[in-house]
Amino acid sequence: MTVNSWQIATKLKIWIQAAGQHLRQHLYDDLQVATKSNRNDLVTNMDKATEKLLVQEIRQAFPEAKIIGEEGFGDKVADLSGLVFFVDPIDGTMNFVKEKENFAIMIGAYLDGKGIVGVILDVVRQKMFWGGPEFGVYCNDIQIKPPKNIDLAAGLLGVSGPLLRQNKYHVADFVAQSSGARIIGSAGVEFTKVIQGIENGYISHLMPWDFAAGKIMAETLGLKVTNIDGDPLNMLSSEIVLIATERTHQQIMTITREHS
Ligand code: 2AM
Ligand code: CA
Ligand code: CA
Ligand code: CA
Repeated sequence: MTVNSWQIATKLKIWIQAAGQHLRQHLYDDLQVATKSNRNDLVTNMDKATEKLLVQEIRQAFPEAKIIGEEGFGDKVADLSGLVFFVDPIDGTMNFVKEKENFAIMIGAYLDGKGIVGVILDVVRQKMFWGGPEFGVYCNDIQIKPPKNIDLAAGLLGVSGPLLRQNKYHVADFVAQSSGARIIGSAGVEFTKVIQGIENGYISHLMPWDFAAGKIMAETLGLKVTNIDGDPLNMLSSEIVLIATERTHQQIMTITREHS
């Protein structure tokens, strides 16, 4: 299959921009909120409506593509052959419900398992992060430079609340050696912090739609994205995701090895 990454990026940006505008316009509407796996795992009518719309648009423009969507409007996908879109309609649903900021819309496009276009819209800040290996990474129209390859000790570390609270995978030890922990509550927003060099790394237990878009942009900028064992991420299962500068990644790997 031949695809035009630029064309995919252009379309994704237009659809996500419109979806983001819709979310901003309806930010203070009454929501129908339901729980999923636990009381802090939420889904709203807006998550569902946004995914439904994005999936429809992708299907219309790319009928041959497969879609993996968080809220179930996509396809049952067994392998990564061909063009695959990962859709997270609202990343940080808890923030969408409670904070009314720090949530994102994300789509990652992969061709035969290789990332070609990632888009993350930080909806309330109105910052569209987009890019891929063929054209670099941008925040709106401004190109993002690769972050400096700094040490764990020299920067902030984004972490997920549950991992830090339970000190899983020695996360508290990584944090102790860093400049401090940040818990934003949106994998997408955390990815945008790391690709801008605001945070030095981020670690969380995530699903493929949580990391698909961010991984493409992070790798394009020379950041390291693996699971907690240092292995490549499996795009069809949940993973303990570690994204960091190369040096920070190496230092975190050393800490986990010392403990095992
Ligand atoms: P979500 O809002 O799209 O579900 C903080 O909760 C971050 O972890 C968010 O990016 C959230 O994405 C993601 N996440 C992944 N699995 C989750 C789960 N089971 N419960 C809550 N958040 C989850
Ligand atoms: Ca969710
Ligand atoms: Ca998510
Ligand atoms: Ca979501």
